[in-house]
Amino acid sequence: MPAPPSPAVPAMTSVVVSSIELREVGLPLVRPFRTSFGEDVEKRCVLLRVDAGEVVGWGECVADVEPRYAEEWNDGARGSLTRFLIPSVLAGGPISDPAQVADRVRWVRGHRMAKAALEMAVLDAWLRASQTSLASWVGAVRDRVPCGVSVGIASTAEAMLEEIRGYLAKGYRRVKLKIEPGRDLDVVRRVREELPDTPLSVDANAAYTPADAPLFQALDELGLVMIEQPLGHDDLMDHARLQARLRTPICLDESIRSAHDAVAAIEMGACRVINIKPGRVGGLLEAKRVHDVARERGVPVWIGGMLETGIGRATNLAMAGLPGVSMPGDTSASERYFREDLTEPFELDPDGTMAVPTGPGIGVEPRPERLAACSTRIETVRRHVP
Ligand code: NPQ
Ligand code: MG
Repeated sequence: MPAPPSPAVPAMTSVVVSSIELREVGLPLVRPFRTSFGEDVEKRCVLLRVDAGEVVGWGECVADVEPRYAEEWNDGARGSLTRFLIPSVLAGGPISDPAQVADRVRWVRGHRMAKAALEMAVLDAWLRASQTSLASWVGAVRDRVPCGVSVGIASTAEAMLEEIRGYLAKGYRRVKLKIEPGRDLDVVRRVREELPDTPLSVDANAAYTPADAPLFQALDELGLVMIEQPLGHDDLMDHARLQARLRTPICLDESIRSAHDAVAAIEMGACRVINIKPGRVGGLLEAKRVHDVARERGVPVWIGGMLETGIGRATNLAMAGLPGVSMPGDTSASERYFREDLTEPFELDPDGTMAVPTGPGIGVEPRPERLAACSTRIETVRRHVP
């Protein structure tokens, strides 16, 4: 499929990538983040820096240390990038169209998060060379976007409530509660009692089975905006059966790995909302296609979050400006996760919105000192010059 129409970009813009640096960074989280699949106290990820002569480009891989949320993991992503993905992109010569990145790595099956990071970095360099922002190139129609926040599992409902009240005071427009078996109905009921009018959702990260249908029928009484990924990470059929029994929309996250998956899920009734994460679907261009197929079918989407540093946060905000993004996403402020981000921090306005970056490319760069302080390993893959 062609790239989105981009009249702002001169037709002939082309970049030659000479080398790509991979850098693992670690940033402490302001508080542990617990989900049904585990607990993180630190964000650790791979950043890519594309050197394209006059311009550089940055990309962030959303994989984590261990393959819990999805199959990919940091060392695996570094391996697939250095061994297969980066050499394939470098060998293909100049990039005159960002869609060439996905084309050149299509032979590699899977590895979507690694591919997405590479596409993001090359696209950033190409857009900087074109003096165009990601938001305008991808087709964003808003310069500010409403934001929600994701609240990790805590030992008591009271602890979650205290955290939630802090976020509501800052302006967040929707609160997502992480749930797991044993910490679900009672907690959500308690929060709903205290906050009868707050837009609330829950995210199970695939922790339940069809046998838990009675739990979801009880949650169905609580007026939730949606129930995110209740069942298997690779399932659509069980979700379709569950959705048929619920009024609350099911939102799929893990189960949607492509625009093709999105069409299948919508057509079989497996969900009524989709969480879009560019990393999970293999890149920003595929994320745009997920947006497009959902929009054509009248299905609301929102942009998820993977505890990104400012690099990934910037791209999520650009995507959140797309016209079909009709619900607040997990695009929270930097301070929700980090005391000090890698980039200038993204800040929430008291009205619960954040600005979409407007500068060329993704619109942000790591601050050199902060980047150096957070980096734990660095390697470089160079273009082979015959
Ligand atoms: C979700 N995110 O929507 C994910 C899950 C998640 C904001 O709830 C490191 C890397 C830690 C990826 C923790 C939110 C993560 C991660 C949670 C993804 O399901
Ligand atoms: Mg989720």
